[in-house]
Amino acid sequence: MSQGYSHGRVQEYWQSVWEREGVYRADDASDPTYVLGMFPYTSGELHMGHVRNYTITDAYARYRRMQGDDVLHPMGWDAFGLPAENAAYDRDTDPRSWTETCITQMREEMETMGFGYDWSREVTTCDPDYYRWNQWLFTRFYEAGLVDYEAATVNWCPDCETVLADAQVATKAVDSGGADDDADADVDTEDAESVEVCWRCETPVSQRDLDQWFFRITDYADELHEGLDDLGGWSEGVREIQRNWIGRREGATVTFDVDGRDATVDVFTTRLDTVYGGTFVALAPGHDLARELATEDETVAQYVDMVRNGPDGERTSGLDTGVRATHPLTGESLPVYVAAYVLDDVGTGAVMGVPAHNERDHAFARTHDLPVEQVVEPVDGSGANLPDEPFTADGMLTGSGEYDGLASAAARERLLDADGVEAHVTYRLRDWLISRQRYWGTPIPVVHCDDCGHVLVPDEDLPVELPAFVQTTGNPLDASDEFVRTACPDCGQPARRETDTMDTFVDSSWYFLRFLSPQLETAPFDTDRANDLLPIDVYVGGDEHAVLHLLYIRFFTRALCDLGLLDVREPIDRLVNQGTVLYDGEKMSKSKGNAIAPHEYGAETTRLFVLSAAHPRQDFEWTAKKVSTSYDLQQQVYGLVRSYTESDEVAARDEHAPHDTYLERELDRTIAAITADYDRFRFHRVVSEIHGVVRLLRRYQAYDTPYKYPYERGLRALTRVIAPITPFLGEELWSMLGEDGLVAEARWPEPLQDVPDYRIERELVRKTLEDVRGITDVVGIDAPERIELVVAQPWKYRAYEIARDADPDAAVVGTVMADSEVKARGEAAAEFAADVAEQKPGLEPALDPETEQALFEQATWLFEEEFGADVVVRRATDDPDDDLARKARPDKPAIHID
Ligand code: ANZ
Ligand code: ZN
Repeated sequence: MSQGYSHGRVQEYWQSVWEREGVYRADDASDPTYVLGMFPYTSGELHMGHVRNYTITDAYARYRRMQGDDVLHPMGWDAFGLPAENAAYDRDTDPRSWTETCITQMREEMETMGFGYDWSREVTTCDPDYYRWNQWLFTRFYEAGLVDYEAATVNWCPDCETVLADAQVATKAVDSGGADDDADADVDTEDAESVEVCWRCETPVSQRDLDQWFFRITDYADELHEGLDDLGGWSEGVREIQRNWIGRREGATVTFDVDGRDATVDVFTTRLDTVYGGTFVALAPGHDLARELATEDETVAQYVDMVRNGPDGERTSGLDTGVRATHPLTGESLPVYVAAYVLDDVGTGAVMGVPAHNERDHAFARTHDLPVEQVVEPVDGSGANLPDEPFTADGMLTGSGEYDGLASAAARERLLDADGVEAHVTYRLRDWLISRQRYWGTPIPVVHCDDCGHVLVPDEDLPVELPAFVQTTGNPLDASDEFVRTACPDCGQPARRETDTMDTFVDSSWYFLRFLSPQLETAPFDTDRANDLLPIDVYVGGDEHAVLHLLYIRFFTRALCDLGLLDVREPIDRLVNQGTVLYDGEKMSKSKGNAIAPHEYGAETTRLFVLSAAHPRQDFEWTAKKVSTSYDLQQQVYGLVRSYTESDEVAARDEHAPHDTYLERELDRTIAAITADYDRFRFHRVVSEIHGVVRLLRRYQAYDTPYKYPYERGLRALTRVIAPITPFLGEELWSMLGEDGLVAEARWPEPLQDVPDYRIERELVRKTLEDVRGITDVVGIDAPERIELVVAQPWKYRAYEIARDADPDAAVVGTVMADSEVKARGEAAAEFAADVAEQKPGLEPALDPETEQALFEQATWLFEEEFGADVVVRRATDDPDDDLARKARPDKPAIHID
């Protein structure tokens, strides 16, 4: 049993060699390829999602290094966050020691997994050396006007006892119970069947009014939206999620004068063409005018209060304020409502109600007895069901004064010139709420002074360090007098320190820059180095971050550019979002109790399996049987090398035989295929190619004593192409083969000769072997004696190419027969032309006759070995007695079996 390969036996040795040789250290002067996996939250354990994520980056980083690149492949810790704080309460410890223990554990697991990181660049976000730069950047953002301190109605999670950013609120479907399935079922009840919950603990969120810190990400809404079009290295899926999240909407504002007051209401609409159909104005409960009216009128105040604090009410609930406003185009005076369906933070927080053409306005008008005035008519002959149902499609304008007869789209353009109308773009994106009322995060570097307002902590006083942790209800920072009480940096009077900490997504918005110069003491990162090195060449992570992290990181990068700290506005060139690892069809996770620990099956078996199971983007199912295939493959590779290098089992031959050329060429083809697959992250194909080389080498060696040169080359190539996936095994094999140095630093294998048509060549051999199998089956030949493979006449290749190149609409037979060389073959040519014409759409590119013939001559041994027959390869002749010649075609030799 000691013959087999055991990862555990060699792991420590190779690790110490890698470390001694500094294999994974990126040179500070070079221009490395930057390969990054999203750094993990410090939960204490690597789960299968991490393992998949980091195996992908590791295999790719190793591949690039062997291609001769300098590679930057760092790792760090997203170490702030609420779970550590909760763990501290549960285990009666403090978040820092807890986090440190977790980090030690995770680093060890990563080493066992063989991930080759440049640990000299390790970055930990809860270190004052790191978070002081969060504070420094906050200060720069503040000076640049990118920070707001505002009273806002915010999402509050009662369980986490903190506010949440919009992006951290998820929508969760709830069981509606079915009891209220009333006759109004046609009314859209989508909203009523879901609740907003905290992304972390799924507790329903409530609303609170609090003074909060925001980053003005909306200043970049347009650019973040535009930039998505150019992100060719990102999946369309993620880009679309970001597009929707940013929610750019083009439309117009229409300004209504409020009757008898010195006030106006701007409404936002995307259907300016329906403006003449406006029969009321509706305000969101949080609209300034609604708030103002509430101070004057008790019924308004009660209604506003009810909507804001009550459960989701009727979609059609609303209150006529008694105030009226003048329509800028019709001059009519319209009633102003406060309505629950108008949202505070969409558009301007006010709408013009167009009951004839909008579902919600229609439902509202029905309930409140408001007029329905049609101003758009269908043009396709279909009738509108007004006033019973709104007509919501585009059409032709009517009842719209000088705009009558215009199509909707044209009217929207023209109406922009009308008085009281202004083109307007809105976004769904809100500013990024970064305050958290929790301990384990970066203190916001601000002091509140009664005289001076809020004052930034001066740079030389950074970092503002977290005080010692205490167990308390609420925010431990509030409980620390020593922390809170300070002097105002401006006037020196007693003042109060801000006790909110930053959202941890701030930490992860720029960590990729800190890796470039992790010890720098004068700035968060080295600007010149960053400009040289960015964007990140490959960034790998799960797609649950499509809007949070991946939007923030794009925002930060742009903001840093505008601060003059960076020149590269888009941080990530190629983004790989890995799919989910499933177990019994469910996401593998600890909470579901179906998690498999990375070490359960051995580190390298796990690496090999997760890469072989599917393309990185795809989800895949963990199956023990397939895992064992990965184990077996390592043993086979090991056995193959060992039987040659360490025993007398396999001798070597010194003279060249024809079938050696096949091995040479097939190695070239395999290397070409594997290289292309690594470039495209198709590790699953790499692994099936590796299975292929193993089969080939075993077969070659069984057929005849191996010819030393190509056989050893095969073993060396195999070792190098498997090394990025199973790095410890790679080193073992490399040293068994007597090679100098480390395989981690070896050069990537290259084909000896160009093999541009490797796919066609392999397919041809494969198809022909299959055809022979088919024929022997059908004809019932058990033990064929002789197999004849006949390669077609050159003129057929010519005809074939002409047919392939021919215009798809042309008469193919005519085009082929117009060639004099083809035509000279008379009837045989006409027959062949008809044949290829019929198959035209499916004609694959073919090799030339010489290459085909050579290929079959090299592959003869495969036929001999499989069928135990003699094999003859020959060229078809124009001799009328050559029966097989008629059947032979390019890409399909004629076959005769005796
Ligand atoms: C008049 C109108 C007429 C509208 C019509 C639509 C159809 P979508 O449709 O998703 O692009 N709206 C504007 N601000 C709102 C707010 N704060 N709360 C709720 N609804 C609001 O969104 C744009 C439309 O949503 C706007 O165009 C407006 O209704 C409504 F036949 O204005 B429309
Ligand atoms: Zn002061």
